[in-house]
Amino acid sequence: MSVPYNHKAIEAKWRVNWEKNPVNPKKDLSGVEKRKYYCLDMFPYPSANGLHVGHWRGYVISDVWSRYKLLKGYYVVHPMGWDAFGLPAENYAIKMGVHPADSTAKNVQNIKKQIQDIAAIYDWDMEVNTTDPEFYKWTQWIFVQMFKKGLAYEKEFPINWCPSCKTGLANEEVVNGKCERCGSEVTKKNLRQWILRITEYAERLLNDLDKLDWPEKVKKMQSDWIGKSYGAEVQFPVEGSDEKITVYTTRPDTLHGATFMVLAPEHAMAASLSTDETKEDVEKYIYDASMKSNVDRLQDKEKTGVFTGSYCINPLNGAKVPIWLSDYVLADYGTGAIMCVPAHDNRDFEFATKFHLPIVQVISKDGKATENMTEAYTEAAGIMVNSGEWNGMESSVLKKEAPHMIEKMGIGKATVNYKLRDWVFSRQRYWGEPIPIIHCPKCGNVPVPEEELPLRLPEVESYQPTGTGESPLAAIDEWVNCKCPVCGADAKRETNTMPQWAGSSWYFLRYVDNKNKEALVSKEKASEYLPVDMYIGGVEHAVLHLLYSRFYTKFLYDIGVVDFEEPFQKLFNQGMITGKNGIKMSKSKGNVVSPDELVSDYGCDSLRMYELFVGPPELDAEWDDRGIDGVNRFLKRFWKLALDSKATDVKATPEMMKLRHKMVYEITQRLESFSLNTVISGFMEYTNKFINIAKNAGGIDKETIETATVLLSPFAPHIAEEIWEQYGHKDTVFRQQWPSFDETAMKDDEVEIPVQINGKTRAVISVSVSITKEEAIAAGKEIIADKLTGTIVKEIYVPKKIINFVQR
Ligand code: ANZ
Ligand code: ZN
Repeated sequence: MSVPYNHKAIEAKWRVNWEKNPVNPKKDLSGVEKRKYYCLDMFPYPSANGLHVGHWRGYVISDVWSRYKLLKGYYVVHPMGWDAFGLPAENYAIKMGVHPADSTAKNVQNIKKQIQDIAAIYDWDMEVNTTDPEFYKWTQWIFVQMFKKGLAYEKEFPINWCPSCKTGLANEEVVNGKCERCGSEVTKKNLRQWILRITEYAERLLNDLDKLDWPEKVKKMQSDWIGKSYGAEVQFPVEGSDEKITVYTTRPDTLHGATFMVLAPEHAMAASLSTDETKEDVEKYIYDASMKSNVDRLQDKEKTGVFTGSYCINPLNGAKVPIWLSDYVLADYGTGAIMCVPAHDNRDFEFATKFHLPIVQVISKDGKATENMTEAYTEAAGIMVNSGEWNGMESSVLKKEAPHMIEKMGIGKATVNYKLRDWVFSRQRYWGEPIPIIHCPKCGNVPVPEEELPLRLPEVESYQPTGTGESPLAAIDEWVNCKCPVCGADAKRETNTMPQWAGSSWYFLRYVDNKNKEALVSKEKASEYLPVDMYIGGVEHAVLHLLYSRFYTKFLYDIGVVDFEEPFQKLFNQGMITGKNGIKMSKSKGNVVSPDELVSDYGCDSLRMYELFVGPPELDAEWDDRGIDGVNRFLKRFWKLALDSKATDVKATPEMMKLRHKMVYEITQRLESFSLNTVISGFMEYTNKFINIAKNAGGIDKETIETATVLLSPFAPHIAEEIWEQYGHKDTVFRQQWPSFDETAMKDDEVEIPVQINGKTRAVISVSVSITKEEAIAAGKEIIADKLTGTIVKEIYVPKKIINFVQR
């Protein structure tokens, strides 16, 4: 009898051993440099709550993948670090009354300890922390380069404002009109802002999605967010004035049906279009709209609006078109003005119905106009009617040609529009990278000289947000007041800080050269280790972080820092681990499961296995503590099988060999397709089969057990390493090659058997000897399907002999 499986002793022993002899060397046994494989985790922000079993999931998946690549002969770049600036860290610090730097440092320490419990092969020499001045020096450096290239600019405009976090937010941080962080309703506030011109990269960000091996879902989210559309800008002269209003439309084919025009209340001409009679109403409407939050404005509720009193002329047919204001038109999309075609657009139809505006149909399914339209006809297919020279044309054809026709007529031009907005990059908060800009009364905005970077975040007495739209840094006179680096005049520092996304947009580049004082990353290191081959993390970053990182990488490519344009070749999004009934784990719900106790009760290997066994890795899964028992029992069974077999030293039988090849084949296939939960069930099934065979054979041969051990090692590294050693090996199991399989060796023997109906042979089929009854019956049924006319009353299968259906 073997000694029982003792996870505590085994795991403690190998933890120490691996510390001394890391399993992921850069060179192979013959001293040759291995090829690199960069497997990256989305780095955590060091929250005070520590890790729960949901965080573990992603890290286990990435470690399994890393160790698999290790066994495939790669040197695996597998770093970890801390996304430690930003609102969560700061809000916590304020709540607990401690300085964010202190609480952050403490949280990092705790979480690092918890992460080390996973026993992943992280290379801690590569560690980075976004709040380390030696790191944010380069975050600031990138900003300065962007400023020099005109990609960072200053502008005052109404931005998204979270009244609870007391800061401005990027569009991407507003989810359904609410602050992504705290859930408060977002309002508008006029503020001076720093903006990054990400729109300059819209086309490249869209096109290069094709190059990426990413989930289609994520690519679609990004392309929808970039939101490219083709259409036309059409100019409508204002009646009785020299001015023109330009509208953006994706449906210039419907121009004859434009019966009124609507401007966003913020449109530059909105107020000036009012007349003596309408002035008061117009001004009130503009004021009310400015006080409304985005949610109010965008929600699908009854339309509001006001007539300006002015008209413009439809440039195609000379019709007089009343100009209205309404907040369903957004100020910052297209031109902020639209031509309204109520017959073919739902929102316009609703507006026209409410305010009794004319509805003119210009597209009809059959070429005949409808008597009374009760709803908009929104399809872009049909025959043009009421459209002068365009009558009779196919609308889908016209839709494509109209922009160019309009251009020829000199009343507008073909245009492309993007939904993507420039990125609001300043935050009125303390805990972030200071924006390295000096405002000089003579020279304007001057970047902090590069040799003065990092521009350190000063100590403050109160780091609470002021709510005035200024960051707490504005209160520190010694810091704010400075000299202009160009002309020496008295100048003031920028007091806004960068958003949390600043550091995370490029941190993966720094890992591979994290101590470099001269450059963000050296050319040699960059070409040796970058880009990232596999990126693993949650799907919540589909737009924000993943879009920003792509933008940063393209910019750094353009200025020659890196020689690739896309940072992450492959992406895997793991699903969330939830509490019972799919409820998100949170402290307030009291359903958070900490890994710490499970590790101590069952061991790291069991928890790793259960994190994967809990469900398909790309889907959300409900956590159930009891499930870990199952994988723990499996490890015990495998342990016993391995050690008992070692004592017996049996020779491999054909059955054992065949099963071994099949096991390698199936585990590899499932692993390659990221079906990690079925890898674990596969281990369980094969182990059971081997245990059954061992009952008669006395044990399982050495090669089979060793093969299974190598296969198991990425999943349960400690137990695998221990068994490997018990089998007499001096070197680590992670120096082995991932096992290969022989397809011919795993084929089952086949037999030909008759398929009968009521005892009469109707066909003969070839089936595997190990086929189950269900499989045999199904195969038999299929081959004689056309001959089965009655009801089957009985199905008989005699293994290796006969399939018979009794029918009535
Ligand atoms: C006339 C028209 C007729 C339109 C029709 C649609 C259907 P996407 O695809 O999103 O680009 N639009 C333009 N600018 C707008 C703004 N600032 N706020 C709200 N709506 C705006 O859609 C472009 C269409 O949305 C444009 O085409 C315009 O309405 C509207 F049968 O113009 B359309
Ligand atoms: Zn100056």
